[in-house]
Amino acid sequence: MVSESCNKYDRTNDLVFKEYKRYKKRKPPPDFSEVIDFHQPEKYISLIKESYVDSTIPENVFCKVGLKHPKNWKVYELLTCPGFIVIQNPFICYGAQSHWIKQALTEYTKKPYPCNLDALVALDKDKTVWEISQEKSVENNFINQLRWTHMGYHFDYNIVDYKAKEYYGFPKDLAELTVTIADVFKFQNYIAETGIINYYPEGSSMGGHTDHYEEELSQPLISYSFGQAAVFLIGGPTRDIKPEGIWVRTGDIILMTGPSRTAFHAVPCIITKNQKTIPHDIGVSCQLWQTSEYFPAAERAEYCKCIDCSHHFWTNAMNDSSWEKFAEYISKTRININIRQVHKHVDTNNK
Ligand SMILES: O=C(O)CCC(=O)C(=O)O
Repeated sequence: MVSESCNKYDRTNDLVFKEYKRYKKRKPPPDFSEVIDFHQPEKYISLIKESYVDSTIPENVFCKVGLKHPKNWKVYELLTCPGFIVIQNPFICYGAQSHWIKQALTEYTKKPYPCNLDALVALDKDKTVWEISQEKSVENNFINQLRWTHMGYHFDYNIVDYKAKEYYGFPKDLAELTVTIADVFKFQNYIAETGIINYYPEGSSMGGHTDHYEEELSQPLISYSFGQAAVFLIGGPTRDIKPEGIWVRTGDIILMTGPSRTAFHAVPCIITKNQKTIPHDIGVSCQLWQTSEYFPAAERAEYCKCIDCSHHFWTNAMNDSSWEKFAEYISKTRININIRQVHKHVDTNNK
């Protein structure tokens, strides 16, 4: 993400900035009534369209990465921004999401992956940021200072580009999850080459920007939301197009494909369980994370029915005693993991 400094531009026609400011405001809180809620699709028929995806890919390919089969997904496209696709939480159960939340705070924060904390302290290269934070005193706010980590190709904010020589490897499990989703939408030969994890504590936000620095823009940007809900603004190719606000809840997956791949977007606010001014069930979904005891066993785990499925690790993610601390963190934070293919590759299958 790269956003411009506020003073450099005349903002008169900058509707991305205007909407960002509108939803970021806390006192008085914004009116959320225009924010599209995919849980109530009937209210937004002029703005969204339900798409039906199915797949001949067998069930066990999906449950292996924690997803339901696409025949059970709810998928929407935004009519105001062609190619912008939202999959409404397709994860098998909260246990599956917990697994990815833990990965985002542990494995994906380990060296060699760079993170914003590198500028503040020399991190122990054999430990995850989560481990380091647990060793520090309770008063220490260490984990809440974590804002981003990068996997794969490192995007350098100073030169505003990828550094070709700085490739840190990409986690195999996250690549498998992402390629599985790309396959459903027929984006063949997708290579997960870079991943940015954004950690949003209460009160944080991300300004309007486009993501256009990848050489390969015909492959989608695939983006996962976990934990607290957020308003996500999605506009068009220029700042003078008014963006629509959509609610993104835990488990939701966004695909930015086609023209939407380079559309302006922003995250003006994170809505946590503490905020009283939120509509309908947004807050309820936040509270789910507060404690693992909240979940009836049936919601923590759901096994798929496929033959030879042995992917029971989804239950473990919430049942082990370490989950309590993660639950506390995620009850106040949103985690976004977004994945892109950076380079064009010759399609050897078509030769
Ligand atoms: O948090 C999000 O959903 C969006 C993140 C984003 O736009 C970025 O990392 O460039």
